[in-house]
Amino acid sequence: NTMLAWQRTAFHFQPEENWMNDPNGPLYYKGWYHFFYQYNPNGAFWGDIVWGHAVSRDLIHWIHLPLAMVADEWYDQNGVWTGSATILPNGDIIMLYTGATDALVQVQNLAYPADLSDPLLIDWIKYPKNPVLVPPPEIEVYDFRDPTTAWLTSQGKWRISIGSKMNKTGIALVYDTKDFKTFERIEGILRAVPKTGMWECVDFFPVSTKLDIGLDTSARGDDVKYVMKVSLDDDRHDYYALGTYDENGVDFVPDDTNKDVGTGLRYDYGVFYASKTFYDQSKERRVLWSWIGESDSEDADVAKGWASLMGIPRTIVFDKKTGSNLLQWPVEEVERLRMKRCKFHNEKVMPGSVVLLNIGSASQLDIEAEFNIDKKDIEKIKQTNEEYNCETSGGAANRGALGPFGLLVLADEGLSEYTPIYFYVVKGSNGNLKTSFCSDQSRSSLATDVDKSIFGSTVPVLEGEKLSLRILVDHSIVESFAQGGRTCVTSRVYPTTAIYENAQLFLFNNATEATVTASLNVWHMNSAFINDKQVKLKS
Ligand code: DQQ
Repeated sequence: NTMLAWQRTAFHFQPEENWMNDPNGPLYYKGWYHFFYQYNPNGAFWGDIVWGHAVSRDLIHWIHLPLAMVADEWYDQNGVWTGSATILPNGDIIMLYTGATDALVQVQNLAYPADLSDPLLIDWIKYPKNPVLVPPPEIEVYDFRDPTTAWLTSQGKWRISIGSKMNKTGIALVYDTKDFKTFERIEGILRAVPKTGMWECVDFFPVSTKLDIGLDTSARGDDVKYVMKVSLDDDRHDYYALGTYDENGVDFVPDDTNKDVGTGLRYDYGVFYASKTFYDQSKERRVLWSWIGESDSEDADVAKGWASLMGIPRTIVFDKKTGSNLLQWPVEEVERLRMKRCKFHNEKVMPGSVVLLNIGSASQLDIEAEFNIDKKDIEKIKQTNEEYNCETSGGAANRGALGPFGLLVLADEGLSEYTPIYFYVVKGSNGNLKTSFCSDQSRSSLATDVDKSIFGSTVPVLEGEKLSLRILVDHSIVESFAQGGRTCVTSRVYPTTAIYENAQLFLFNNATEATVTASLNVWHMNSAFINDKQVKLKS
């Protein structure tokens, strides 16, 4: 459908057509990044799930390969579902995935590359004695899925976790294995949190508290914290907690029990689900992949012939400055797509004003911006409202003393469509400032069949720091990062007129009392090579 063709992205990973969801088994092997994903070959809706496969040298340009695994066995007849890769010290590659059996029971299966000398890992073999794990008796047979990457225990065994639930309590089961063929159920549970429901796509990995590098999933040591992430089936968001992990007690203990697994921090406060990290041994970094769904109607998806895409992979490190959150940042390779840069220095944005940034077409951008509120403006205000909540705020049109201000992306000249990405500062009775970072979809499209909610969250801003943001704009996706990636918000937007050359970029300031100064670098972004039509690797 050419009418909707503009919604295709230029540098985000997508299959040529049809439906995709979760990232699966990402890994780096012999110079290639491998990316597998949940894929429906038969339509732009969820169903008939198999594993798509693509490879890249740099996580940005992709070559689509033949399907890695299809639903051809009784133990995955109803779907080759989500799984994770483990690279063993001897170079073997282990893929564990969930199969929905002919009877819709969720079981775990083992697969491995047919030929390790093929850097593209085109052919996969399913272990003949699959399944290797069936649901234990105390859970429902359809609540047992998404095995993690394995990590080494001090006894030299491999340990994995699998998400489940008991009544309304989300749980992560734990198994040990030596060969990935036979598994031993470990008593105890990695974590259990009441009222969080089914835990999908558990991810569990260490982060360094000293160095800005990523760690192998099996790394240990004094300067290490653990991250546990779950995808909550009930509310469709990815939550993480930072904490400690006791191998003998098996359990993960969050640093702050008020921010437990599934109740505290989110990777992203917008559209973002079923994410998964992997350790990139070539660059010593941990990289996060996530499924970014659509927020238009299913009819629109079917009309355009595709649904969903992947967020730009993000490096993940522990935030040493706050000590209480992760930092997520687009992988550095995306900067290779930057073309012409437009620079704006100390632009004054008066209360109640909108300023066009004359950069030409603004449908493919990488934006870095810093905002400063005049000190005197903050001082002259005794106190604003104590609380601000992006979701219930009424959005960028609602004016407060010290916010909102920020950028209007994917806006048309007459401002009939625009998506504000903004900060909102409140000053408490104690004089302390609290900052929120939000994305407002309410005026993003003249179409009526799209989600127009407002999302975001608070973002820690430390003494002496300027407010800073980064935004990647790519036709129908906007990925926004505040304060170096402490708080992230991804949105899908569907303008009807603010497209291609008609898309523009504006600064805005809807605060009533604050004059804001903004400095920006804005790059036009090239398109990435993500195409299977031109490269034929296998008939
Ligand atoms: N998607 C897969 C499941 C997983 C869910 C099925 C999360 O394995 O739990 O497509 O989006």
